[in-house]
Amino acid sequence: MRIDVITIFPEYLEPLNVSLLGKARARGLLDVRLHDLRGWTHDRHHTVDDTPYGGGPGMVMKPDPWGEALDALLAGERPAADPVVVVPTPSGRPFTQELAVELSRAPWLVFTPARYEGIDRRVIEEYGARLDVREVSIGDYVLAGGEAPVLVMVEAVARLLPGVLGNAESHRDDSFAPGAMAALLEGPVYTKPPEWRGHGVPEVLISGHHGRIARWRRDEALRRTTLNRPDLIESCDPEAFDKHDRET
Ligand code: 6GU
Repeated sequence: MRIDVITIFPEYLEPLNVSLLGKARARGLLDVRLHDLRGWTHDRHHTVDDTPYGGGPGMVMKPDPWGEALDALLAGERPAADPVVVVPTPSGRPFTQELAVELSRAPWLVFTPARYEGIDRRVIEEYGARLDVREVSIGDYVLAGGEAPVLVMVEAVARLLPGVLGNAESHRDDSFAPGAMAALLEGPVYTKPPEWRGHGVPEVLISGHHGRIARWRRDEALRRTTLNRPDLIESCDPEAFDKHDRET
């Protein structure tokens, strides 16, 4: 997968070079390219923002540098298919596991994290008419810019790419993974030693009884979801639990 990020803070995206993502890049599964938006300005001060029409606080990112940057990516060395353009904004649609799965199937993603009060609307109009442009929010709080959301979204997408996780099964039971356990949070996990500071491991996990273990995990997932995300219980299908039990 090819990922381009256009930002005034390329150094903010450096964490993409480490850990899981760094390895995926090193192995050629992920091709991440960072671009400094100021490279597409032409004035002495490399201006990327200006005051908002209609007045009000804050600054708005000028359309010109974004237009030149996007045009340069679209005209340069690139995948055959057009990109999905992801515009991080607190006013966007929620970023969900479902959207992460959808984005993980695209061969090319372009992220346009903004600072200040956001990007001049005409940029979204212009490229939205020709490309798949998604305005996306990572949650109900306001950050100073879209760079941290890009780190979040790229990590969520990249770990779904074939070969990125060590074990292809690793994300089958993810909290929010589509399927039988959809909309349930994952339950607790344990590893060696069998006793730590007087705390033991639930007996069932050592029993070797796969059916009982699956049922226990399901019950724990339900317990945790009820406690932390009662809203998710509303949207779950009771039939799915029995199906899950039969198949595990
Ligand atoms: Cl995508 N951007 C900003 N600035 N704040 C956010 C957000 C995005 N998602 C939640 N809060």
